[in-house]
Amino acid sequence: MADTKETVKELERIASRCRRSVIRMVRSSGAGHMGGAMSCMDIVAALYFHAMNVDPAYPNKPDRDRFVLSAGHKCMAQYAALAERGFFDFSELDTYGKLNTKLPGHPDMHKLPGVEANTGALGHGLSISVGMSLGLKRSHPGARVFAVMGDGELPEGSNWEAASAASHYGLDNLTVFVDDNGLQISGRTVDIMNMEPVGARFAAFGWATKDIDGNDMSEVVEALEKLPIERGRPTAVIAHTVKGKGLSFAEGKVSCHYWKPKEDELLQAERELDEAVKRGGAA
Ligand SMILES: Cc1ncc(C[n+]2csc(CCOP(=O)(O)OP(=O)(O)O)c2C)c(N)n1
Ligand SMILES: [Mg+2]
Repeated sequence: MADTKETVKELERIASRCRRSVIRMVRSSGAGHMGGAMSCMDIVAALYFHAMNVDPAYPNKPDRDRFVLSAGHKCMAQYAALAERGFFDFSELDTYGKLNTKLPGHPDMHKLPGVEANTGALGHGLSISVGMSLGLKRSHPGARVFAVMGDGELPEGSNWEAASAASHYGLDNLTVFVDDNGLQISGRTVDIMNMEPVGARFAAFGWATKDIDGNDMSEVVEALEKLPIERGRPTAVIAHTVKGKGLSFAEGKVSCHYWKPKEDELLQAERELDEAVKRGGAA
């Protein structure tokens, strides 16, 4: 097995290639939810390439781990990772958001193998994940569920019913990453509906929690390797991230939530990520 330093480097390379694939999708469709896809990209890449038991040749194998993208608008991150992992040909990326595509603007489990749930209406992914975790505990002990949520969807009340159920049933096969980029659709999350301190809220609902820098691959890997944090409890990893991560002109800006770039911006994005891929490091 490769040592941790090598593993981290390789995952950084994969995440950079995935970020480049996100821009490929934006070029083909003309627009997309770029900011949130970029902020969670390191987590999603590490899940698909370092943590999850999934097999592109047998996407429905019953004992597989499940990935639920609760914040479905970040789907370009999942599509990029699925392509990289071999679930479909890279050429499909050029159909993103087009009529009859397998890659619509929010993920569709009936269209794309590897997608486990239809998401996009925020605040439902955690409930779905809790149901999956409970079922898997009984049918396939050992199978795990990983959910990625946005910080902007935390105010949805359904999350907190699901959070209660997860600890009540001792779902230590469930891990949630909150992609805490501090922004949602129209501004700062703390201004629109303040859910801080996020970790303490999950802890109050009986979860084991950990805060990490979600754009630092070594911290993401370390968190993944220590799961569950506590036997008998679900885990919430509060991943502090940067919206638009990897693009100098987009990082931390609310305007990159749904990005409809002009040609010169697109060219700059392609240039910056091509350089990151060529360097063979993090974006
Ligand atoms: C129930 C629901 N309400 C509103 C929306 C519209 N919407 C799409 S993305 C978004 C902001 C989400 O913010 P966050 O989860 O933090 O995602 P990110 O910052 O990563 O883009 C909103 C309000 C939605 N998709 N679903
Ligand atoms: Mg956010």
